[in-house]
Amino acid sequence: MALTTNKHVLDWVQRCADLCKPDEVVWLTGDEAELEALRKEAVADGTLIKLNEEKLPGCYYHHSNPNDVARVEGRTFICCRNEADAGPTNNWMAPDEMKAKLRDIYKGSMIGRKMYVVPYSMSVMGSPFAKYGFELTDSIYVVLNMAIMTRMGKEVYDHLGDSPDFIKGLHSSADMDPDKRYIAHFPEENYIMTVNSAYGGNALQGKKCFALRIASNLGRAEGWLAEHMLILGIEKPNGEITYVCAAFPSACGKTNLAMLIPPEVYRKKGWKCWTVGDDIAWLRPGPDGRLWAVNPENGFFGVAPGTSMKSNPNALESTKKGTIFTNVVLKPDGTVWWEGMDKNPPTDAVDWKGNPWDPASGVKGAHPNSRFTAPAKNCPCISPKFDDPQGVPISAIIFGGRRAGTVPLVYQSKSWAHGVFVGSVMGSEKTAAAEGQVGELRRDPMAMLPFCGYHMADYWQHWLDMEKKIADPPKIFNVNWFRTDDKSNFLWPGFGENLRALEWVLGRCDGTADAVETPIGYVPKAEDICLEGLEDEVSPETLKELLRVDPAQWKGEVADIKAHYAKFGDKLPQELADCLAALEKWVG
Ligand code: GTP
Ligand code: SPV
Ligand code: MN
Repeated sequence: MALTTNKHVLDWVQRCADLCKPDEVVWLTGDEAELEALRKEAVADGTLIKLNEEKLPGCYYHHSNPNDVARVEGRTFICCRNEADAGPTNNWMAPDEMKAKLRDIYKGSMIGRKMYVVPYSMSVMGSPFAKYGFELTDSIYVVLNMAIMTRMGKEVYDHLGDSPDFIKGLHSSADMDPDKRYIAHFPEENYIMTVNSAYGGNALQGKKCFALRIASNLGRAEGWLAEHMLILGIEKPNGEITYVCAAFPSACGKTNLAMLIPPEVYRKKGWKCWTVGDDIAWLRPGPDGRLWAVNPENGFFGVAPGTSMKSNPNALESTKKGTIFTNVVLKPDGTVWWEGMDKNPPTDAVDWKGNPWDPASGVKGAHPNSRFTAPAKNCPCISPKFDDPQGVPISAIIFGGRRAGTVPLVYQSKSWAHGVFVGSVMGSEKTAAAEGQVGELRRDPMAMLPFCGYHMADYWQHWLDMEKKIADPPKIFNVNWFRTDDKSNFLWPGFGENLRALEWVLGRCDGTADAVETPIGYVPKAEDICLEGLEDEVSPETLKELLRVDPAQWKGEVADIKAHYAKFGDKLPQELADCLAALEKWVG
């Protein structure tokens, strides 16, 4: 039975049902008993495998269709009326053309299935940041993941009332034909249509589709920012907590930094870290002139491989109950494993495709992009501010990527506009796990290349314009945990040790840390980064190398940035062109 009298919702759900022809429309409430019945149904039809209730209570396993294990950027579209508004970095199709194509695919796709109506909120319901959406889907897997990742529940109807102000989302698994897979966004209609995929970033529409691609458009219109950023609270020994946001490209360390455990010497002094978010931040100017952030999500959709008691115990702990594991290794005792969890790969286990797996075969058991969907509340270091409707005030914004050379461990931009420049040129080198040439540099502005829902140069202009709305703006930094020596070994131990660079960031924010001014920005001197307790791993010489700004390397960088900027033609904001010109003058 419909849970609302909102005629905008009712009419639209009816139109989608007429098109997809489900046997039944199920209006979900988000109540636990209902979700439990859905879990049972998914286990009965083989969609989910129930894991060991003693060791992993409330946890489930899912094998994806092997053709559906990651986002599909080539099939992701921004469908605005004018092609120019989508910009050179997005795929575009005219709204009518895309809808006609999709109509054929959706038509009758739910015959013999149910269509679930998922009501959800991004951010705390009723808060100033909250935005409401509905995802209509034929996939119980999607429903159960949305129940973890968003604030799902019938209360959405109360908050929405009769308003038409909600994000529409239609999703069908259809027949999982990858040639008919579409991840389509209609920003002018607040509409998301996805089909033939059940993978996270494609099908859990609250995440990248809504909270980034649609929300970046809303933020531009309403004067705020929707960003691919973690939010971390850092507590100093005096009890003061400073909040920072950081944007790193996919699989470049956001979840890890968001759940950082301070090195022992810091812990002993009383340093603590608090997770507010690990992937997405919505940022608004507050009445006090600062920039305030919330994490609009309610769970973590984290990369499993590499997550261990050593690298990220807080993430691992978050997956111990109420979690859905997708495409990891399934052990005979109903628990899970993945590469990098420990050095004891299981025998008699099943790989991500569901086949018996021999760890000696040299083939990976877990898919490199296998994931866990875990409730944020499980995280041992979840911030007490996680559910604060006002969010947290941000002191620093940190950009970063994987760079074997050129980019120092940490540096500070010279101004807000220069910080926007630093974000606009950030890039990352491909790892062996991704397709393409290893080491190939991909510019990924603000880590938003696949997620900005409009013209990237207009997005940079929006960033520049935001400065006028924030009296006391965060300072902007760049980090690089991935600099290597000539044998490709990481020079910096990373993970918890990254707090040492963050301590310098905090010191720059409160005026207590020193730096040298260089043409790329303010860089710490070696003595400005604390190495106490790390002397065996990082020598003063190594630290100097990590902080070195080499004009010869930057000359190549400038040439590459020029090629990157050329794609944006005369849309490129003048302030950014000026920053590049200044760098060019320096490298000669
Ligand atoms: P998405 O969920 O795709 O947006 O990824 P993410 O940015 O949250 O990345 P995540 O934290 O899951 O890290 C991805 C990979 O980077 C893992 O294999 C980590 O082990 C590795 N990594 C994270 N932090 C560091 C670090 O400080 N140093 C090094 N060397 N590797 C790191
Ligand atoms: C990313 O790719 O940045 C992710 C995973 O966080 S997904 O939700 O699939 O986009
Ligand atoms: Mn992400």
